[in-house]
Amino acid sequence: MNAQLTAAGTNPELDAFWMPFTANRQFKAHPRLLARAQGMYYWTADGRQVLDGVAGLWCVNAGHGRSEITEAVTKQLTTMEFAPTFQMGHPIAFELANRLAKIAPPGLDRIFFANSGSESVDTALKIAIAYHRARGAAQRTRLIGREKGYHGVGFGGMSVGGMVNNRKFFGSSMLPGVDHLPHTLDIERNAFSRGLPQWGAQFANELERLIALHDASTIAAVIVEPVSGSAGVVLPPVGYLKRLREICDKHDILLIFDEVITGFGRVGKPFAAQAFDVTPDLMTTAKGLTNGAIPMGAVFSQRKIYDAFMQGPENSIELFHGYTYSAHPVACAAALATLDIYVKEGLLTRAASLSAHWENAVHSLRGLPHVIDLRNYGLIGAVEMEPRQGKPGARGFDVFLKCFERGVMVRQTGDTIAMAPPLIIEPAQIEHLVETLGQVIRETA
Ligand code: PXG
Repeated sequence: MNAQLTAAGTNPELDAFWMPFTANRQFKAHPRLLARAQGMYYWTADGRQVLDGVAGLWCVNAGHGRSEITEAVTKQLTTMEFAPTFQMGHPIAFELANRLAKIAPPGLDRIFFANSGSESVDTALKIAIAYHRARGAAQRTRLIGREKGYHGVGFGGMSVGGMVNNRKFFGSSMLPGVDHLPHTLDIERNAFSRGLPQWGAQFANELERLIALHDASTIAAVIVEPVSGSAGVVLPPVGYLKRLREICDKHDILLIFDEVITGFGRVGKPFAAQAFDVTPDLMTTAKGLTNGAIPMGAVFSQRKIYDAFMQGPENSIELFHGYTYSAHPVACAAALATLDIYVKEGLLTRAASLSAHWENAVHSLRGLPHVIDLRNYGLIGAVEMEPRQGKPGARGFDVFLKCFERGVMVRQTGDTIAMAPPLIIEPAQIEHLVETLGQVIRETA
């Protein structure tokens, strides 16, 4: 790739790719091209080494360049590159579902495959609505999301999501019958909490208010991220998720955990449901499922939900939903090899043993200029900075760019910097990541 700029400051070679969630003009004027990756590092097209502080995009949990995954994918491509899963099957799809069921939270042992987090979310929302219908409660179609929530970019995920920019450009093209819980970020009371904030379990009681408003008989499901990532790392206050679970149980409403970023070891257990000891009815995953190597998503369902569909004539389709690439053989092969690595290297729980070190490192940034909050849980960290007057997000973007120049890749959302490194990170690399970020914050006005 010739990243030369023309005199006009543009590069025609970069024009055709309309980049997702990207400031296209800024990027194309100042490209940041990654060319190679191994272990904890990327290398840029011009040969600079960059520490990966965000596991690609919260997905490369076992680190880059895992030859076991490459081999499994290559073998599958040469054996059978594709097989349909509509009225047909192939063995490793079943093997993968069984393997996933074994590490799942209690009872979540029926698995539906998709190709991304967004597809997993839309699948889970559709299953929730169809489940109630299958039980004779067809009026339960309402979905409850949460402010600041991110559930991908499908129409379902967008509608239950609560990040304003992801919604406002798309007018009224949202699902009808959606409401939102308040988010749980309360910097005034909880700033600089180590781990989960103590204050705020009562935010869950707002669900009772929404139920009183809409009536439980109209509500199919509540969907939340146990820990929100995209919104800049918002943590559940102690007791909050348990309270949501109790209220959902009381009113026969399904609880969906979107574990697209928290799944596969990010919070020190295979899934956040286990870390918080709260079991949802449906759980959406993607990202870490294949270590980011091949797109794949998986929805974990309680057996009772699956069983509710298994009625009617035996040769009739029970759920009119699926993707051509559901349980794609190459993705299944990548996922199986990934699970092998996770188990062999203890990566599904490694974040728990590193989290005290991680917490201290993240909180060492306390007192730096403009830092108004620090948040951490498992191997997730966030630094929230005060916005510049009238220029929200500008400081965050500058810090992100400077970190990258200094050889550290982090994620920026507004004026929050998020970190979620591969779970293979070593303590010295944690130091390097956080110290570099600290230096950059000090130097950024
Ligand atoms: N749910 C959650 C909780 C997510 O974090 C999705 C669904 C959608 O997944 P797909 O595979 O359709 O992108 C996500 C994705 C960030 C960032 O801001 C986070 C995501 C994607 C891109 C950037 O760091 N999460």
